[in-house]
Amino acid sequence: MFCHQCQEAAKCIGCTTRGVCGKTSDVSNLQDLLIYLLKGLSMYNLEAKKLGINTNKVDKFITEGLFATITNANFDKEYFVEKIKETFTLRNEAKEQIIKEGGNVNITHDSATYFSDSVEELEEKAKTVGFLSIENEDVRSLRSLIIFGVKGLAAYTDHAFRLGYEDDEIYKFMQEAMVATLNDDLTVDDLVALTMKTGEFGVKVMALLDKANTSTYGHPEITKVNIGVRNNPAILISGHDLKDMEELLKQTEGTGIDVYTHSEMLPAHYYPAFKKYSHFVGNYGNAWWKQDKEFEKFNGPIVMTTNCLIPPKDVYKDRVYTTGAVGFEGLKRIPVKEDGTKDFSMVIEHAKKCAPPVEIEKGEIVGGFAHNTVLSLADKVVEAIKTGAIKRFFVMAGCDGRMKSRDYYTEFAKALPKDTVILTAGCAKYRYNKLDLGDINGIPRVLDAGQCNDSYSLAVIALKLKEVFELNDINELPISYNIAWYEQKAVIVLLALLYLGVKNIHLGPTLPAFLSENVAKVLVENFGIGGITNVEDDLKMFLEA
Ligand code: FS2
Ligand code: SF4
Repeated sequence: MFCHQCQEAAKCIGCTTRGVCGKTSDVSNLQDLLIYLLKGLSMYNLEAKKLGINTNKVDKFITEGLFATITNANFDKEYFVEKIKETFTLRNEAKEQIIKEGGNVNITHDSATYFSDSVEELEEKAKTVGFLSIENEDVRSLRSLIIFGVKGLAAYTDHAFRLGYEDDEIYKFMQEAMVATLNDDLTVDDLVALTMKTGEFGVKVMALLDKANTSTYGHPEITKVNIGVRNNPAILISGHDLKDMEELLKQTEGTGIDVYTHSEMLPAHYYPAFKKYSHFVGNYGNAWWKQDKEFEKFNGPIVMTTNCLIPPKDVYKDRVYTTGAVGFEGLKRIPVKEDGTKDFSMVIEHAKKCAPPVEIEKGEIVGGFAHNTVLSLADKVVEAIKTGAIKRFFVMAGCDGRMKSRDYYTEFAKALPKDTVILTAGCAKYRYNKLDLGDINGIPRVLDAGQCNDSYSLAVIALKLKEVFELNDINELPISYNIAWYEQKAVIVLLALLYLGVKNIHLGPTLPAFLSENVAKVLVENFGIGGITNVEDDLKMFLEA
């Protein structure tokens, strides 16, 4: 195996025997093979699109396949073998339809023609199609950047289509970009341009998901979320899928079972549509990497709707349920009903037999500062900037992770001057959202917009401020970017910010392993991208900027 897609890639190069995340070598290889074959399927699907054939089923299939390969989503070998087999079936179906419409099925690339029904053969093939098969280091680096960005795009596209929001242009771009990573005629400049285009689609998909979420569940509101527990049996729901959240809340109503959010599901509390459920109690625990300890204490069943899952410990393994793109051998899956809704009755029955959660914290955290709320406070914010009460904003969005070096973000938040405000989104917030950082004229010093995709809100807020202050360039605003990354959704968020023209983003705790020296140089020279050093020096650098 060779996997270098996340921040925890072994030795900052790549995992080669077993993932730091727990992914086994056979699963990693099969993920590579699935991606490879999805590129071949995309070639047929793009041809089908040209002929006006309805490709929605394949569009969603490709999206789900990409999503399942992101970090900490799916560790189940069987899942990937099945997806690969389904890819062959869909390829044949697409071919037949194209022939019927008189289109071109003369696609000769190996990714579009390879077939085997032997799992052993698939596993052998899988070893040959990973990133190390690309010899040129810079080409490998740029293709990695594009594929990982596309994986992030796929995750957000999936969430949006679960709520009935789709954009054919996004599906088409994802597939075109995947196919382009097989094209040896593309120059480094072409690949840099495609990377930027990936960022453009990052903005589009986050806007689409924002519309899906806010049209379905209302605009996030300022909300105090309880982090303690009640004395009832309960279900914990993790991941990012708000549709699953809704269905679980509906089905648990009146059952005597409480529901708590975990990690990236915390922002569900900010949506008006979920506030009516009196059994929707609070948020339990912290960012994903602490789940091995916190799930044990929770006592009740846990539903993983998306990443981040870490290989479960035996002591709570029988309480973890998976759905959507998530998978792990031996964990139970939530059944999907004929109408497409999910049946959580198994989880509810399980919860009834469990003890209430053990309290691990007490108190409240505040969030819900997505674009609508912040813009409704615009006068107050603008006034605070004009009077100098707020000197600078720090965008500290992104992901959390288990590396000790991430303590930097807690220390950085603590060390920030009192006239600065943190804008956050994603699970990075758990590094400082329980600190008492106070407020500035009633504006909390940590403004949580929501999940990682709600980084879109932070961009909307920045663009609005640029307009209010009549600036020509988003970089003239008193906003610094000190972003923590972990997995591929952070890659698409980063590319989206670059596309919007944001410069001097600092990325940590380490720069991506998949950036070659030359590609890193392009990012430094054109966008001022930088890493992090230590709190003191970085703070000085940001404040003097
Ligand atoms: Fe955090 Fe994990 Fe949101 Fe990332 S919960 S690192 O998936 O997408 O962020
Ligand atoms: Fe390693 Fe990250 Fe890949 Fe897991 S996802 S195998 S930790 S690089």
